[in-house]
This record gives sequence, C-alpha cells and structure tokens, in this order.
Amino acid sequence: MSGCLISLEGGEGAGKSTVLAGLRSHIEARGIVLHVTREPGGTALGEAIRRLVLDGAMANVCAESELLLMFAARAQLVREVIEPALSCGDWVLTDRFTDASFAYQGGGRGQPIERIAELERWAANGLRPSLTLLLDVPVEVGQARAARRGSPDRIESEKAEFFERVRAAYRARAEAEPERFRLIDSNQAIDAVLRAACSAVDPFIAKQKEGA
Ligand code: Z5A
Repeated sequence: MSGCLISLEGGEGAGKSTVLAGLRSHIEARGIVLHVTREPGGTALGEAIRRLVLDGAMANVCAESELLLMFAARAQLVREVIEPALSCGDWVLTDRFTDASFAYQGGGRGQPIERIAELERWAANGLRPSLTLLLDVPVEVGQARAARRGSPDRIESEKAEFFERVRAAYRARAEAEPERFRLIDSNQAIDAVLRAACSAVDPFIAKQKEGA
C-alpha cells in the first residue's frame, strides 16, 4: 500500500484532538489527500460500538468484551476506510489505533499481550502505522484538563492507578519501537506540542514529495 498511516496516541487530556486539528491543516496545506478518523469509531458500526463501550450506564463490562469490541470497531475501520485509502496513495490520520488496545486493555486491564497481538494480526490485518505520535503527559495533568470538559465516560471514570498503568504501557511500546514512535512531551504549551508533531511528520511529507 502506497499511502501513509499516522496515529495519535496518549492518555486522556493529552491533547490528541487539539493537535489533530492543527496537524490536519499542516498536512493538507502541503497538497496531501488526508482522511481523518478516530477509534473506536470512524464507521457507522464503529461509532455505534463507541457509544456502547463508553456508556457510563453500561456497568460490569468485562475486560474480554471491551477488548473484542475495540477490535470489532477496528476490523471495520481497517477494511472500510484505512486500507482503501492507503491503496489509493492517500494518507490517514487516526486519533488512536491498536497501540491504544495494548495500553488500555493490556496495560490498564491486564489482558494478555499475546492475545492482543493475535487480534492485531487477524482483525487489523497486521496493519501498523508508519508513524505514531505519543503525546505524553503526567496522569494528574491530563485528568485535570479532561475534568474541565464535564462528566466522564465509563473508561474516564477509572482510578488514577489505571491511567498510570496505561501511561507506562504506552511508554514501554514507544521505547520498544523507537523507529515508529515519536514521544512528545505534552506537558507544555499546545503550540509547542503541535510544532513537535509537525516536525515529526515533515520527513514523511518530504518523502512523499520526492516520490511524486
Ligand atoms: N480506548 C481503549 O480503551 N482501547 C482502544 O483500543 C481504543 C480506545 C482505540 C476514547 O478515546 C476512549 O477509548 C479512551 C481510550 C479508549 N478512554 N479514555 N480515557 P478518545 O481518544 O476518544 O477519548 P479520550 O482519551 O478521553 O480523549 P481526550 O480526553 O479527549 O484526550 P485528548 O484528545 O488527548 O485531549 P484534548 O480534547 O485535545 O484536550 C483536552 C483538554 O485539554 C481541552 O480542553 C484542551 O484545550 C486542553 N489541552 C490540550 N492540550 C493542552 C496543553 N498542551 N496545555 C493546556 N491545555 C491543553
């Protein structure tokens, strides 16, 4: 596939949605056809799963169901949106991808990593982003930012220890795959975070232009 898949990851309140908007303008201004999506979501089925899985009234969702629902949404997104776009040479920018399952369901909920890796191979067709921007922020800072937004959803209602495990799992993945990940300190002014994100993407834009 000739296109480029870029994912944005991070704990809650890390600034993904804010950076995504700026990054979108940065990439599109350089003449690249970009599809922007999010997980869970991005398709009719995925958005329905998102409503279910984040619903605070949905008590006692077991970790296995949560993991499978994330991958059900992802399987649909990969086949309906991401792979067709990449096949045409377009770019896809996604607010979260499979690393989120390793971090939240693996690190946070303790689901076995081999099981998630098997789902990645099967449900996500083994697809991995060319670049993953991990916006890293201390849990208490991210939670304080997110709290200003209003009532938390089912996953946001977890305790701080859960989010510490999620953060540790994300950082461990970034350390294990330095060629794919760019760790960005998100505990700084949003303009600086966006600049770092754009700088990480620029070599991919340059490569695309060379090939054009
Ligand atoms: N989830 C999962 O468990 N497993 C999976 O496989 C997948 C997802 C794919 C929904 O994701 C939930 O699904 C998520 C993980 C789980 N649950 N949690 N928690 P989501 O990405 O849609 O939702 P989110 O993580 O809750 O996103 P968020 O809290 O909206 O984070 P954000 O997009 O990174 O933050 P933001 O909206 O850009 O910023 C939040 C606020 O902070 C906002 O008021 C900004 O103006 C402010 N902000 C942002 N950056 C800064 C800086 N640098 N300084 C000051 N203020 C800032």
